[in-house]
Amino acid sequence: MTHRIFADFDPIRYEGPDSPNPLVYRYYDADRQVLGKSMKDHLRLAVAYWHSFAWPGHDIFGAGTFQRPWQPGQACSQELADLKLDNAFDFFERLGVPFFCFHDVDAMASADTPAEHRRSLAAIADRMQRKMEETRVGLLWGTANLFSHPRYAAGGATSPDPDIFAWAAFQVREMLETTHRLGGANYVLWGGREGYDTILNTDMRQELDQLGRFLSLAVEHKHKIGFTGQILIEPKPHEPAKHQYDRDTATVYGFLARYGLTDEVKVNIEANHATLAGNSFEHEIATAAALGIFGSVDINRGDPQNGWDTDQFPNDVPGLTLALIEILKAGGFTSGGFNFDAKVRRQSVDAEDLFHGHVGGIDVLARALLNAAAIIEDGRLRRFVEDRYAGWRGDFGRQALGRMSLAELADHALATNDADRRPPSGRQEYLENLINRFV
Ligand code: XUL
Ligand code: CO
Repeated sequence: MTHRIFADFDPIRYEGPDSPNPLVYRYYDADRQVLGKSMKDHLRLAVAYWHSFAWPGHDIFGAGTFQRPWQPGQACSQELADLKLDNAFDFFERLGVPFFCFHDVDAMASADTPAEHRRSLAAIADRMQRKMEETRVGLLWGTANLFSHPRYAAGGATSPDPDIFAWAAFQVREMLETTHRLGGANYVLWGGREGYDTILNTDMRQELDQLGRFLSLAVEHKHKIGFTGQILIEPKPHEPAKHQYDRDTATVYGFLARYGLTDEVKVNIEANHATLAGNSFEHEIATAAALGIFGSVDINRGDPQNGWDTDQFPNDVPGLTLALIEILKAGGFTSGGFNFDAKVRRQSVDAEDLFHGHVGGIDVLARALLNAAAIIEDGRLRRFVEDRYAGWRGDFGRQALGRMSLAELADHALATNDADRRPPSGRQEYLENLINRFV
C-alpha cells in the first residue's frame, strides 16, 4: 500500500454545472464574487481532522473498516502521526480548502502522562506549522478532546472529581496555546460529557458552577496569552450524555448570561445537533444572530429516520438555502466558517470516497449560497418582512417599545376601541413559493 493515499488525485477544479467528471466543482468557484465577496471568503471551508483521518470507520457494533497506512483508531507512534499529518495536508491541498480543524488527540502521537501529552502535542504542532506555511492552509479552530478518555466518563469541567477538572484544564491550556501558536481563528469547546447520565447521581447546581468557572478560566487564559481568536461553545442536546448543559443556542445564551460571558463567547452551531435538539438548523442560526453570539458552523446532516448524530455530508440544497439566508442576513462569518464535521459511511472505504463526500458537500454549500444571494438581491422577502413590522417604526410603535407604561398601553387599547383589529396575512404559502423559485 502506498503511504500517500491522496497523492495520485488531481487537484479538484471548478468545471461548471455541465462537467461530466465526478471529482470537480460544479458550483464552487473560489474566486467568484457573490454580493461583493468571493465564494471562498463567504464559505471559509474547513476539513475536520477527526472524521477524515482519525476515525477508523468503527461503530458500536463493529470494528474499523478503513485501511489507512497511518492506522487510525490504534495506538499512534510519532511516525504514524507524522504520516497522518502529511496525508491530511495532501488532502487539504487537493481539495483547495482554506482551513482545517482538529482536536489535540486527533493529530498527536498517543500519550499516557501529562508530560508525554505535552511533548506529543508540541511535536505534531511543529510539523503542522511547517505544513501550514508551505500549503497556506490555515486553522479555523482547535479544540481539546475531553470526552474519549475513560477519565472523562463523568465529564471534564463537570466531573465530580476536582483532579479530573484539573486534567481538563491542562488539556485546554495546551490546546489553547497550540491554537494560538498556529494562528487559529477560533477555539471550540464541545461538552459531550458535560451533562449527566442520570439525575439521581447529579448535583446540577454544583456542575453548572464548575462549567461556568471552567469557561471563565479559559477566557482568562486566552487574554493572558494574547490569543485574539474567538472562543466558541458547540451546543448539542444529548449523545453521548443523556442530557448536555449546552443543549441548544438559547440554552447556551442563558448560561453565558448567568456567568457574565456573553461578550466573550459565541456558538459553533452544528446542523445535526440542531435537529437532535428538535430545532431547525436555520432556527439555531437565527437565534444566535438575534442574540449576538453567532460564531461558526459545523456542517453536516442527520438521518430523518434514526435520530442520532450520523454526521453525514450535507446534500439538501433547498434546506441549506434557508440557512444561508440567515447567515447572509447576519452579515456572514467573521472568524467562523463552515467546518465539515461529517464523515463518509463505514462502507465508503476508499481514499476517493473522502473526496466525493467533501466535493459534494462543498458544491451543495456553494449552490445554497448562490440561491440565498439571489433571494437577497431580489429583495422581495426582505421587503415583506420589513413591511410586516412597519407599525413598530411609526409614532405609536416607537413609544410602545420605548417610554409607555403598561397602564398607558392599556389606556391606548381602551381609547382606540378597535375590537376588529387583526394581523394582516402572514402569506406563508406565497413566501414558500417565492423561495422555491430560486432553488
Ligand atoms: C460531536 C462533535 C464534535 C465537535 C468537536 O458531536 O460535533 O466533533 O465538533 O469536539
Ligand atoms: Co461538531
